[in-house]
Amino acid sequence: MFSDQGLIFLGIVGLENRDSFSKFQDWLKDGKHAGMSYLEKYLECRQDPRELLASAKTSLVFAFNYNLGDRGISPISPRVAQYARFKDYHKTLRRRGEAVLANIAQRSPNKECVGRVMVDTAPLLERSFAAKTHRGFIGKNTMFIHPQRGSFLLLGEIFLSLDLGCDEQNPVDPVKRSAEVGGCGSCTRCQSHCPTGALDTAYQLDANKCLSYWSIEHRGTIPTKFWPWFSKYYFGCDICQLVCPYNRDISESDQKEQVRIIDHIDLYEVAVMDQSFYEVQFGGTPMTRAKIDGLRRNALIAMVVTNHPRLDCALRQAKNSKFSVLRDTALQYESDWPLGN
Ligand code: B12
Ligand code: SF4
Ligand code: SF4
Repeated sequence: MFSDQGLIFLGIVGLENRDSFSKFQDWLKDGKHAGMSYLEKYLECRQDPRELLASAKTSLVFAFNYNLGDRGISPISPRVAQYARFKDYHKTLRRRGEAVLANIAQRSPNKECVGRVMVDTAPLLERSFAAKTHRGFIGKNTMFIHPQRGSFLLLGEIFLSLDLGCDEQNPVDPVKRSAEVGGCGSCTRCQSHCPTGALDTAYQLDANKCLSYWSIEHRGTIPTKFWPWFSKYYFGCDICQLVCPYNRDISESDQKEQVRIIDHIDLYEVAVMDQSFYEVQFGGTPMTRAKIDGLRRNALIAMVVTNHPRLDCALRQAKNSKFSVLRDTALQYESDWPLGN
């Protein structure tokens, strides 16, 4: 059922979530969610996922392999994170999950099964659900890692009103490391390669320092101390995954027809784009999360740090833009760049 939809079935889990929820609360209390205040909402659902479907008894957990085979952490010119080169997974994977759910409902006794599919579309601690299947583990980079398939996996869940019991799997010991079940052991590669120290505390990400946060979620200007890293990625960041030994020698996604070809687009075109360019090139991709002004801001910063030949022209347009974030980013360039001046 799952493989027909190009999905990987991870397992069946119960809905209890207490331990993870208390980790999540501590993370919020420490302010590690930066400006993502939406994470403070619907806490009751994150605590008791039955709030998302009152009749739910179990959850199926699935994954989608989006590995495009990027190598190394120093791309020649700024790129976008691999997941963002696919069509927006919130919609595409949810539709696939719904096809699986329809199939299950059809086969259920008296066709009475009720369900709900979630792919980053509900207030749910999705990595906890994946870890509960014990088909993988949560690494020091906070990613859910499947020991044989790596971490370039998007996650989804199907809540069901059927009680299917739970898969019996041995839990992974995060302190030990084994090729079969995983675990980080004494490895610290993601922590030492994260350029900004966002993973200084193992198993916890500080979004205030994470490039993925700044380039995707943050509205407004980006502090210049983070700008140098826009020479590698101008949307999202894959560094802490690319250095992980579990992502060596993993198979590439077999769904490359879902990939939007955006690599040829020059940074200048992104930095000065109008609404119709934005819709044609980026519509239907996860990059719309940053909105047009966020993407233009990111591309402008990437032009600055790579000394793009058309930088002066892009800065002139930013100064006259209707978007305040572009005007302010141009001002940051004039007053704070290069760093240390
Ligand atoms: C907010 C968010 C972000 C934020 C914060 C990320 C973070 N690490 O918290 C930012 C913008 C930085 C971000 C970045 C990315 N994200 Co994001 N993000 C989310 C989102 C919406 C919520 C995550 C959250 O609640 N974080 C708060 C922390 C405290 O929770 P947590 O990371 O889930 O950790 C919990 C578990 O790890 C658990 N736990 C810890 N140890 C153990 C051990 C056991 C045994 C158990 C059971 C549980 C457990 O406790 C923690 C607290 O509950 C989820 C979708 C979702 N609804 O879950 C996607 C999600 C985590 N993101 C995803 C992706 C792909 C990314 C990026 C790779 C995108 C990119 N290339 O730029 C990066 C990766 C950066 C990184 N190293 O995490 C995927 C991750 C898939 C995977 N294989 O893990 C998710 C699950 C979306 C999806 N449906 O696939 N993201
Ligand atoms: S996504 Fe990039 S900045 Fe964020 S923790 Fe990973 S390596 Fe660090
Ligand atoms: S790089 Fe090493 S420490 Fe980080 S998640 Fe992978 S195995 Fe764990």
